[in-house]
Amino acid sequence: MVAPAGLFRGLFSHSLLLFLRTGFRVWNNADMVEFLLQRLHEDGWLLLEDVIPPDRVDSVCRNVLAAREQSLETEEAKLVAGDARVTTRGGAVVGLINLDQSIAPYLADPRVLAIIERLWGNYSRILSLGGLISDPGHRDRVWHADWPFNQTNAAHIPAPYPDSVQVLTGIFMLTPFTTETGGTYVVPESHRSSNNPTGDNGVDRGAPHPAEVQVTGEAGSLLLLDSRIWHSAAPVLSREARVAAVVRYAPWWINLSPLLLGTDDHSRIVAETNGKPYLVPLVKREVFESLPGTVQPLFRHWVDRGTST
Ligand SMILES: O=C(O)CCC(=O)C(=O)O
Repeated sequence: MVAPAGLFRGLFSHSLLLFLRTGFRVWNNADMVEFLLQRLHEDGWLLLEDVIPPDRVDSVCRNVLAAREQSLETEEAKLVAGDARVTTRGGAVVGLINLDQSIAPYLADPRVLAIIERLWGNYSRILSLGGLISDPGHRDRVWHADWPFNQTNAAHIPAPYPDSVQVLTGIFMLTPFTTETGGTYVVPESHRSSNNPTGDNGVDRGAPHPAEVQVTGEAGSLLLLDSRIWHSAAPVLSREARVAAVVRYAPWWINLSPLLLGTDDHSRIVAETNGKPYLVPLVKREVFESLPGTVQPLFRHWVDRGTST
């Protein structure tokens, strides 16, 4: 259904109308949020276009590439560098927000904020933000669900877990995602299962799945996943790297302390068990203070209140 009044307003102001473009149809804000929630509920994933404007996405991409080397110096990256259990370590830009803030405005995309507010109410937050660079020849294809549903992480919600949306994963496409460059594979509807292939559920983690879909999209799009959905990287067949940034959102009641070095939960659940870590660096105070006002509430819980300069 076309909503002419909404269409008219939207031509003049992005703040008045949030767009979902599907062919020529435009919904007003409330309809759109319901539609997006329905998709997430039924399919477990959705694609939001034009989250990063076309004239900005290249520079964000360059900044993520430039941050790669620096991120290897973080304490968290060094700790997982030799850990064969961590599959993304080579291409992951750990603690991206401390190294580059050019993606920051898009972390508070109005559509995403509306979704997390409808799901979890106030005070939702960013659980992690990292760059993800998949180099040519990258062939890892490992079905998994994300933290805290990934059963190989020391800190996880044990399967069988309840059927509720507790974390969202957002994959920003900073270069086009195609079948050549390695668009993410997902298994639609798998998010409703109480287990995933990391929990020995009988699915071969390295093999194609009969129900898989490869998500493709333009640079600047955001692939939003219920973090329970079974997904995997795809082979990069192109000559250029596929560049992404991965953000995860959670409600305030998810305990993030096992992700933080120095907490008792990290020591007890991860370090003392020699379990597979999933680590998130704190946000430097001066970086936090430089972030847009819409984004600061998403990072406030992660601000380094200690001796950070
Ligand atoms: O690289 C991809 O397409 C998937 C990334 C992924 O699996 C993840 O960040 O959890």
